[in-house]
Amino acid sequence: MKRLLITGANGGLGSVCRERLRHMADILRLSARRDMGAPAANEEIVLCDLGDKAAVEKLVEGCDGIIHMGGQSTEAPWDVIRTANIDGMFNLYEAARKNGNPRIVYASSNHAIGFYKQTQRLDANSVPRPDGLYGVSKVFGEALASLYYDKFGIETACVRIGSCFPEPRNHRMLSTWMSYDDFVQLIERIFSVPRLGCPIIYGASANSASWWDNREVAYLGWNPKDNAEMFRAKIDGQMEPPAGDDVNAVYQGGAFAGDGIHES
Ligand code: 15L
Repeated sequence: MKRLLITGANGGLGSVCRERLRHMADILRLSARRDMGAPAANEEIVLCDLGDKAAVEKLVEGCDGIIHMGGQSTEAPWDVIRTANIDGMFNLYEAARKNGNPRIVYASSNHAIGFYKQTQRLDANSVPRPDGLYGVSKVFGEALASLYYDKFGIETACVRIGSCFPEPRNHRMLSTWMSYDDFVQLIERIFSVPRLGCPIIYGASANSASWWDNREVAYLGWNPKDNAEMFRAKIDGQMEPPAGDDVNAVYQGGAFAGDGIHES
């Protein structure tokens, strides 16, 4: 690729992309709302609010791939979610349509399906069961990606990211964890396959305790290598496992399922 855009480039996963995906393009265009430090040799920095349609159009111009990590990444009042994740997604896809249909990685989330119980097993055909307004916005994003694929041919990998951190932080994450190495390999595969389409992908490592089945996207050739199980003893030593009707023991989305609606 000549120019790869990373939105939300100052966030947790955006920073991982910035550090570890520079081999994928001649130029990384990095965007966020706030300062990201000085650009390195092959970087362009563009400060941009995703809610600003004209600014997003300029941002996407000249990019032949997009990793969309930007937006609101946890539960929040509706105003915040609407601007960042609803208007922001629409602005991004409109800009992509007017700028040569770049391939897109969309950071969806496990909170699009967080109200499924931990006893249930899901695949790409499982209908959404969001666990909050944030989850609803992620379902909207998946629907928008699907629309722009069917109408305009824009290919998007909708990645329902589990918990992508250096290590799992609690018992639930023994099922939802995705290592940075597996995440990086996933992005590489998404941009390598000749035909992507608009698949739903569960963003998790090869966890023994997984609830998710990625059989439908075997064609990506993504083979996650890590397994959260290696952290079980450490987590057992740090905390009691959740039990009974604790949302962390019942629902795939954990605490998000127990949250109320945040007043604007
Ligand atoms: C998410 O969608 C969040 O962005 C992240 O901060 C974690 O909370 C993650 O889900 C998770 O469910 O662990």
